Amino acid sequence: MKKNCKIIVSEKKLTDAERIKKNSNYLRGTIVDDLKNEITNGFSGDNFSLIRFHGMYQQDDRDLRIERHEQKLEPRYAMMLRCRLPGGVIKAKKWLKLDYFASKYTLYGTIRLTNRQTFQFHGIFKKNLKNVHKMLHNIGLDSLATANDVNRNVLCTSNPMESLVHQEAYEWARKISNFLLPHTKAYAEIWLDQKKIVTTDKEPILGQTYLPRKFKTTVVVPPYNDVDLYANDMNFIAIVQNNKIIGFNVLIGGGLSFIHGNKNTWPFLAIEIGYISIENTLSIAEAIVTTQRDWGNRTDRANAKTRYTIQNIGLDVFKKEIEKRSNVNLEPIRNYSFTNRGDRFGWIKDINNYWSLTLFIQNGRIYDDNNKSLKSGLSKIANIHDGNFRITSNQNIIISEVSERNKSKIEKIALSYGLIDKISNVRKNSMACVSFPTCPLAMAEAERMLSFFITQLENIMLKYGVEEETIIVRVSGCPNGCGRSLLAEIGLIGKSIDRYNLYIGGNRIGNRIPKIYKENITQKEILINLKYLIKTWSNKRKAQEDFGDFVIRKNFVKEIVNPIHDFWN
Ligand code: SRM
Ligand code: SF4
Repeated sequence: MKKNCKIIVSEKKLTDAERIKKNSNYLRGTIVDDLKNEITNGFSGDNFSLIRFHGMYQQDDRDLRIERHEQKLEPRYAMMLRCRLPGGVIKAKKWLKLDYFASKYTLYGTIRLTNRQTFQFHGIFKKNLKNVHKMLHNIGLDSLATANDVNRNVLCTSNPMESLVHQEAYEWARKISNFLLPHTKAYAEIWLDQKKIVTTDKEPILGQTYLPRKFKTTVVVPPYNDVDLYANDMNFIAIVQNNKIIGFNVLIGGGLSFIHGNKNTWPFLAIEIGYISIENTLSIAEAIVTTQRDWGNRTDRANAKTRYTIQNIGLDVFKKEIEKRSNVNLEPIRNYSFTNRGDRFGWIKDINNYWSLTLFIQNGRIYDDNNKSLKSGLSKIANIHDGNFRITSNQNIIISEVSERNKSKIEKIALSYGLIDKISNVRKNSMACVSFPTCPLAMAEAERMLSFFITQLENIMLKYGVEEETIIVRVSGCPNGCGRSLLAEIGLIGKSIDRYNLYIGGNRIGNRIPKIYKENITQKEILINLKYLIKTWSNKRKAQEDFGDFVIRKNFVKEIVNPIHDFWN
């Protein structure tokens, strides 16, 4: 334990992000002035960062950068907006409004499901921003706190109302999300034109300078770890008795990003800190968030997430502080186990005898083109469906609460619009982050390369007789790791154009970080390596042995036990 850590940290210079938050007048900045400025499509100075707290990122189309630069034009600035949707549930009728907005007001005309159970619009011009916020507000939604240094969209086991426990877990995801929201009225004033009614804002939980870094939360019902809880800062695993949640096992400090070449950064799996009974959930959440708020490193953003705070302060000290702040004793962890992370495709009947249909959406991208009309298909379904759409953390969608009467009609639409197709298990379990052309941090392709990459992998698997098997394959365009590659059996992380690090050896339930196998290689080279590995796996694996377990047993890579040490060595 490093006792002096807090003191050392506070002697260093605060990051510019801290100054921006402090001077922002509770996230207002001068955003209103920028909205009036018609000369540029972008936001200036601090506002570039402040709009993120309101759920928007300023981006430009990277495919057009050079061309526009040569023409001496401003980059084609447009915003990406990310909605807040705890647990990923939205009424089908509300979906129609999103569909309309995407078609009419966005550059790309698509809706992008994210792996945190919500959706993004890419390519909204500044002049249309108020429209999108008003549209969301009218259907009871917002984009508050979906980006920057706050508690992000809260994840919850996706389910088609499988049990009352799942419903309860979803209610907790909503409660926690609302409880940890910023209190500032800046969002309502700026985007919804609501009059300023208070003169002094207060942020009782987040504080005037909000959190040191982004913060992520999940509520999970075992045995499904579809939310990938180990990648999150704060996790509540439901403990059930007599079909009711009686409490939660709490795990903290997960996160997957690192910086190429910087050994002071590493991915880390959330660790157990104890069991709490259900009435203590919000006090514990508040204690964890405020401890991270006060002790997190505000002088170095690469060392600011909860996992680094725990490492800097020591887990025991962190735990004691949580107990002190919440006045709750953390009890020993109760038994739980996970079996699975994937979505369950097809029809399932729920507790109320309604049906749910889980549909595979490659990369979560909902679009229409010459081959498929996923967007039109979903809006056609939304037109006749009275229930919900549920977005999964695997970027897929569940049409839930379908009546017996509508079941065959919905299936017919899904089939005719390409929403139901014959899809291999490896494809169903694949995922990529957005990357090019909208992500400013992208180093290599991810979403745009995944489909063809998987086709080639399918061919390899077919050749070696394992085409029915599952391997979890994930791609991220840079080491921020948004595609959760560092929880995959095969994970690619972009280094530069068509160059990736290849990681292997994660497991099915998502509690093992894969290890680097080859560094900085092309897609072609990756496939050559995978061909050899899959051939060997097919020939030499034990019965039912998963790819990730096999490559570790056969010493292709060493198992990562302590990521702080093993990830780099
Ligand atoms: Fe992410 C930044 C997209 C899930 C770690 N992420 C970004 C930005 C906003 C780029 C930026 O800062 O300008 C990307 C926008 C691309 C675009 O054009 O849309 C972006 N992240 C995504 C999404 C859309 C990927 C997807 O294909 O689904 C996911 C949105 C989730 C949501 O709805 O909130 C997304 N990002 C993740 C995850 C996975 C997760 O949360 O389960 C991670 C790894 C887990 C973690 O947090 O450790 C992740 N994103 C990052 C990071 C690294 C953070 C860090 O701890 O260092 C960044 C960069 C940053 O924050 O500085 C980042
Ligand atoms: Fe962008 Fe990197 Fe995240 Fe992919 S992993 S969306 S390239 S920040």
